[in-house]
Amino acid sequence: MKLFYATASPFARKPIVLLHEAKKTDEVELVSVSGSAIDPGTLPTDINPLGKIPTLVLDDGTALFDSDIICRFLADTYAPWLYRGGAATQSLTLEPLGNGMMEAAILIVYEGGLRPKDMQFTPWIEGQGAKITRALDALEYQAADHGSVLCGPPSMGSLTIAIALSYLDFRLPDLGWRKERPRLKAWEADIARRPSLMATTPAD
Ligand SMILES: N[C@@H](CCC(=O)N[C@@H](CS)C(=O)NCC(=O)O)C(=O)O
Repeated sequence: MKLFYATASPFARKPIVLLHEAKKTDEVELVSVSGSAIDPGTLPTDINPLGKIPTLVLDDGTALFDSDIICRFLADTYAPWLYRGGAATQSLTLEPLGNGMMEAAILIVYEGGLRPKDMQFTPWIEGQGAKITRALDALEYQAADHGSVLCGPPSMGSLTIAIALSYLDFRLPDLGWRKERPRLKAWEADIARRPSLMATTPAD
């Protein structure tokens, strides 16, 4: 199998973290690509019409995307415990919340980095920022509850939240998300020590 990825992509980091958790990194060949909607560059447009990463190509040539589908597929074979508890508790809550934070952060980054300055729309950027703030506040609440899914055994949901928080540090450090969120800060400091996350820190 081949996984198209970039070290800066939080969505692509998800299946790579999963493979580390499962100790199955040897099962997938990583193919580093780069590009954007404006200039697809080496993004895999020939196998994924959306040209997005991650894209996983199976040995029979089948292309899988997006990150949720890839993670589900890999977890079924290598790491079923990462979706323990069923969809309602894990996938339908934390994983989409983390995905949504990453998506909002990426839209802010694209707006600042790809769109010409005179075409940037501040209220829209602020709206994306508000989504992130609300998600962080909801997570601070969960981090205070030791019975919450967030504080339970590591899952694809909690790993996705960790990846999203790491992406905020990487791309939006001025946000200072730890300020006034002591519980989430402590939760993140703990999960960030997992070898799967330490081996996959984002980089340009
Ligand atoms: N919903 C998708 C989002 C993937 C995504 O947005 N990937 C970005 C990189 S982080 C990308 O490929 N951007 C290139 C583009 O949009 O053309 C997933 O979960 O895989």
